[in-house]
Amino acid sequence: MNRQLIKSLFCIVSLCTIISCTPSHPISGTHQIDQKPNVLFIAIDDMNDWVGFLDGHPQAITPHMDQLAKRGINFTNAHCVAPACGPSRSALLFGVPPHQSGLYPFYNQMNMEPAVLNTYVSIPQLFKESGYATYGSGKIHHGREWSYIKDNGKREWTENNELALQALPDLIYDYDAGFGKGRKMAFCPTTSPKGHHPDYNTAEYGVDVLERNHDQPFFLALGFVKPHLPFVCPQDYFDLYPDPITPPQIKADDLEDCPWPARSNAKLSDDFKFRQDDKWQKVHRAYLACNSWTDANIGLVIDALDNSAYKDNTIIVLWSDHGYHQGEKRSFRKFSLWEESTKVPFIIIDPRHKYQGHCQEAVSLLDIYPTLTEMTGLTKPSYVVGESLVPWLKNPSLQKTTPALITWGRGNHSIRTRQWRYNHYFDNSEELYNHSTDPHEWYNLATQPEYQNIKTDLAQWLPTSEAPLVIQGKALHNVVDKDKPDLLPAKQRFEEMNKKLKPALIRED
Ligand SMILES: [Ca+2]
Ligand SMILES: [Ca+2]
Repeated sequence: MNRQLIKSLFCIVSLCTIISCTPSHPISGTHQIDQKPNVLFIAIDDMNDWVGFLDGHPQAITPHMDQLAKRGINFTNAHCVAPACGPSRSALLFGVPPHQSGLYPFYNQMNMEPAVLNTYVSIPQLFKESGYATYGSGKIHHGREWSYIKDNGKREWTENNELALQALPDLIYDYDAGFGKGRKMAFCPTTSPKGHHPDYNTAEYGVDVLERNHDQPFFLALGFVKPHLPFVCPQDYFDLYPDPITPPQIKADDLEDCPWPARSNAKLSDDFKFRQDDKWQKVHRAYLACNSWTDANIGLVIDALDNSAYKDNTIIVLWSDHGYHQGEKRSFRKFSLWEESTKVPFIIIDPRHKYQGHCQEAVSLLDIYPTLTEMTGLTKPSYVVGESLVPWLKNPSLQKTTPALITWGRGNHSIRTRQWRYNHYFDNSEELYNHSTDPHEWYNLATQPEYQNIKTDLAQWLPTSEAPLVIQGKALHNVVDKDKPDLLPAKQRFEEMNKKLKPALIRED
């Protein structure tokens, strides 16, 4: 079956779903139209550019998000603030980057000092304090302890669906079908009914909120947890992807011109595991299936919005917390300052103005906070940084002079412009990539004399000061940086795995 046919079938199946799900009760909330715009805030966990609207994988099937991208501004060069769930979401939701907050790695909010947490007003908290009803389901912040949400989370949420999600039964799938210990590294279909999947439940919750009568503006945050590991979802979405899956383009000796802090972020052991019996195929297929599953769940919510009275007065912001390596640079997952980790899906739709197009300028998810406050007329807290993207909503071709800054651990920063990526690590080692000629970031130009001026220009955007690492509440600190500067274990692991990998690499050449 060719790709176009598969896509057509998928759309027909989806359309049937739409028809059967169309609410039979009358459209409500008509009296709300003149109020401030509502916000539908869609957070996705670990989705890279393997989606139709970013063309990162030729077989990706994501019709609902592709439609959304056409309906608004598709930011095709958008980057997370940090390539990991915890620090990415802290920065985005609080509106402050790691080098100013000290929130470089992962935190458990319950264990953080109130003095630190109370410094910030999260996006949902600001909306709640500004007269919005705020609804949340799924992963918005990293860490979703109900005891925290129902207590401290009251300042953010009028209503939160977390308890219902936690009551869902465990998903059923072949726990032994994966790799390594535990259920996390599984890449196979589930046999559970759809209703047992947290993301389906989150979508249903979103539909329910959109079908209600609202007499005050609402902020509806839906956090989808797929395609995060384990890569499991209903069989239908695996069936969309026939063999073979096209592998990503990989340069066998790609890491050899990368400095050691960069190499310390590679995941050679995963690469080694997945090279046995061509398991990468299975991983890629399961990831694509999970992207399509997430797309279908988002589709349910968008259909409900389109069938509601709120369609023309609801801003939609869709983002993923970071990208994902699928074997490029011998890496799996995120946790690096390379393109695969930092580039994210990011769409903004404002039906009041019908902005449309795609923007190729480098933007940051840090820009969401000031963009949303400008779009809704709320006052942003004075500490909030980032740049409102409203000018690029109005004119996506507008040239941007500021880059996206991505930080992974104290002292490790990446500057991304439309053309360049410049990485500067805690030990002053560097990478420079020219996206005009090298979209895969294969050729590190940092040591070549003719690029010194480019490097100097880009280095001006590096932070001039760095807040100390916040210690209390720290949950996971998995990066070699100024606070954990020992590269030796990473070097040893790398050399050991490289020896094991050599036969496979030679075959690839
Ligand atoms: Ca994530
Ligand atoms: Ca390289």
